[in-house]
Amino acid sequence: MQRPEPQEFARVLSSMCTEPHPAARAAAERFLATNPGDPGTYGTVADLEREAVDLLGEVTRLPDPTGYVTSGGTEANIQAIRIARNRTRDAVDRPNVVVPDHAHFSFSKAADLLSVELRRAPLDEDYRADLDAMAALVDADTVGVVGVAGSTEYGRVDPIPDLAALAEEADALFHVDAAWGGFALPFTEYAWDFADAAVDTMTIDPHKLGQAAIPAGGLLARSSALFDTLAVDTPYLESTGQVTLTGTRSGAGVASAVAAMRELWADGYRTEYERAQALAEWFADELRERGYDVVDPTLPLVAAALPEATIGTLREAGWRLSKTGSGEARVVVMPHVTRGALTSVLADLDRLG
Ligand code: 0PR
Repeated sequence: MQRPEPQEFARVLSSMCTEPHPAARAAAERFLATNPGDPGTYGTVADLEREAVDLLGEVTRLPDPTGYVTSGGTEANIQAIRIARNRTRDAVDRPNVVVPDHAHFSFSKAADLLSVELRRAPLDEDYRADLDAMAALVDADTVGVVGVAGSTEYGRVDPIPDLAALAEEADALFHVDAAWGGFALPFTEYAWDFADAAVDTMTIDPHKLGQAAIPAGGLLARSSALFDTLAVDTPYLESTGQVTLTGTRSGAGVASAVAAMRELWADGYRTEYERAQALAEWFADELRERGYDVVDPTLPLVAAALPEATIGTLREAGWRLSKTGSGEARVVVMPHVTRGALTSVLADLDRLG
């Protein structure tokens, strides 16, 4: 049977979500009515969630990881900041967390919810975290330091090992937000080891480059003790405690994450990364040849300084195109973004721009 498609991806250029892998879509449907928040009752999906975390551990090279499938990167980032705050609760009255300025707005939500001061450090000229600027904001009340591996606007990767050292010196939790970049990093020069880089917690979202159905984010931690700081008692469930932020959760997200990773880790993700990166570089060159300034794509994301009127014209032509805070057009080369689509964008630019 031909299903109606609620989302047509052909002209979606700026989304960090994509069409789920067919296996992920099928698994999501099968597990729609299951709740991993109640593992005593829904044992099968609870087993799948453990498999999801193990697979995420393979992707990030973290042996024996602890974690769970969140509703998305926002929840994972909120929970990481909550861990940073709770583990120092008795020692620090006015906690702060130091992040590079390009940290996703979910950290602003986390700070607001948790009464933590968020200190945003300016970036270097290459749109990455500036170590000195970060260090200048760290003080005795710093409970967390954040690095971004795949920034939302430019796809940049912060100097993770250096930031880890900074966090360690400050006795602060080191969290890496690889919500989007996580499934590309293993195939790049940024393929550091989660364990070796002294990362404490990490966000990596199957529902972005992992090609799982929404909602499937991921939060991993180096040790289960970190999660203990989040536990609340659950007296009337068969299980006795819960560390997740939400109660009832999506079994569909969990099952689809496992299905996608079983299908695609590692060769499928590598092939897709190589295709998308080559396409991003080609598109960046084409734009440069037309005289536009382009932010070099270090991951498959192209930001180009198109005039505002041109972006408006492309949108009117049906392209779903968003802008960075500085006004550049932002193309995220997700699996649904083809060379054919980007060729048509260029043709429209030549004709209309
Ligand atoms: N961390 C990073 C680095 C992100 O880029 C995002 C989302 C998050 C955390 C938060 O993840 P959730 O949205 O799963 O909670 N980045 C995209 C953005 O803000 C989210 C997005 C996805 C927006 C698809 C639009 C869209 O169609 O641009």
